[in-house]
Amino acid sequence: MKLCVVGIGGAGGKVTQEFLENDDLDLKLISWITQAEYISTGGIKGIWLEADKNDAKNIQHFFGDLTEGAYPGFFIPHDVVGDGSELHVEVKKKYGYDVKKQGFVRDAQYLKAIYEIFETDKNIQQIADKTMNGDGGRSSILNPIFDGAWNTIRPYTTLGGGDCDGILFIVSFGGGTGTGFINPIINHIRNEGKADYPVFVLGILTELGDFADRAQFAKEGRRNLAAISAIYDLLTKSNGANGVIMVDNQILMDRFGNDYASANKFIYEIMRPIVAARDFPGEIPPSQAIAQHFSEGVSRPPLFVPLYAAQPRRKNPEEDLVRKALAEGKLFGCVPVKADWAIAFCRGFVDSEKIRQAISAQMGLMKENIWVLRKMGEGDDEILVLLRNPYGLDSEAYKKEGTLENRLCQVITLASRYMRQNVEALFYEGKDSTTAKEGRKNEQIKLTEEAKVPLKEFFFGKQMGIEDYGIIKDNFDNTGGFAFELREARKRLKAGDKPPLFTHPLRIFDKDAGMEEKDKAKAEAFSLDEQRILEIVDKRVEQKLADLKLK
Ligand SMILES: Nc1nc2c(ncn2[C@@H]2O[C@H](COP(=O)(O)OP(=O)(O)OP(=O)(O)O)[C@@H](O)[C@H]2O)c(=O)[nH]1
Ligand SMILES: [Mg+2]
Repeated sequence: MKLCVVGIGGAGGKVTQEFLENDDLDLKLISWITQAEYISTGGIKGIWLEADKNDAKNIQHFFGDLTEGAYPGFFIPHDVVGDGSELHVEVKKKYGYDVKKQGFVRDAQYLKAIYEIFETDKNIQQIADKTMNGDGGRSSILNPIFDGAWNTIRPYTTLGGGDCDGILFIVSFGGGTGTGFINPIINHIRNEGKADYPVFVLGILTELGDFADRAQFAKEGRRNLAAISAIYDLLTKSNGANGVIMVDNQILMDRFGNDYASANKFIYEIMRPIVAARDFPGEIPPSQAIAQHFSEGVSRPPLFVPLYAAQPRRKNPEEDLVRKALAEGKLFGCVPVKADWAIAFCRGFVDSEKIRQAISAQMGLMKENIWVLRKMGEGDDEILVLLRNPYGLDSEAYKKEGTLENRLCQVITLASRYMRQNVEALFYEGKDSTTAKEGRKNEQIKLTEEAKVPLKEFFFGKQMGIEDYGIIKDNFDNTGGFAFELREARKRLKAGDKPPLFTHPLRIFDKDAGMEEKDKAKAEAFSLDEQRILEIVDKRVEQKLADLKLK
């Protein structure tokens, strides 16, 4: 398993940096002078996708500009669309979305909408095609922002001649860039026909309280809405990620006294048993095998809770190691025995069977549902257990602190309250619609009806009138849409229902919606390739000739 780590947004980039530190030479200068190859632990390759150009260019100095050939590099996806280009202007005119403003908006729907516009609006696709292919490059770019991002990742993967056989996306669930980008980019990879390429997500759920408000310029309710929106889309996409590993920032903040830097180092540490080099002889699973095991028997991407422990090497470490992981290693609240499957990544000198035995005895899981993988290690013995979907089957669980049900109910409650109290802000209107860090592009987003109506239907269902925000407030989760689905999910959590938590994938822009029949035919014709068009023309000519002969 050799992963390409793709960090998205602020936290994603910081954590990715930990994975990509040069293992070989401590000094950047020496590396540069000797032109040493850049080597990260486990031969990991990686990239940072970011929306805030100023942060990327001027604030941090680890990643260089990928477009200038730097490695490790950052990439600003919306840079591929020229400022004031026809595409930029047309999307804004028709929908009100500024495709170059992404990431400053701090919600997950902004980029979801833009992705779906490119996916569904044939006219915008034609413009994208024209503007992006002016140089006679690729024959069809329908989704330039996501195409651009994928093109920078692809060369590191086995799909593009690189040697990474899987991708690990790292995002925080709480901002706008990570939460907005994660689902579209995975959709994009899958839509390109890469159905089996292993894709994993490590998501850091935003902490409670107001500590992050300052760093993030977004309040708790808004952060939780962004978080649950991204999680919702990840978990409802049947052919999406192979697994979503969730870490609770609240646990990390409690542990590290609100210090993000220590938390980020720790996140990398816990992942080392997965990504480090030196597999045990005979235990070298490709990412594909892990991906298959991850999602075996479930129809939607599963959620994984990590438990981690490390201890100095000792004789017969297995039982203690597992005990420690269970007692103090949970990185998201849960009741382990509820998991339907577990995979343990170990590092050091441990015995697989004894680990299995210990997990089974201590966590209460059946031995046949536990898979153990080992790596050689120096120093401590380590274990990372990933528990699959550890929730459900207990209608009291949501009341107890430290359960997954309880934590997700909290997130949903905060998100729902935010939606009810800030309906205008969901449409980028009203008092909470802008954030302090708007910088240069401070102009308001003003959605057109073309964008506002589908967005309203996405949030509140088709019956809801848009004219009066007051009506929505009174009735906001009764009439379908995302608000309603969240309410239903919370009901299921409270009832102790088995996974899946979310059931209906939701779109903002329906495919083909609002198109006249004749436009549909036109769009269809446009999307046919040249060969097919020639065939049709030939056929028509033949038919004409045949008709003439008959006369
Ligand atoms: N563990 C950890 N969490 C962070 C860090 N920075 C921010 N967070 C958390 O992640 C949430 C989202 O922040 P960012 O990752 O900066 O957001 P983003 O994806 O860049 O999105 P924007 O809103 O567009 O900036 C915050 O609310 C915090 O909860 C970090 O360095 N480490
Ligand atoms: Mg950011």
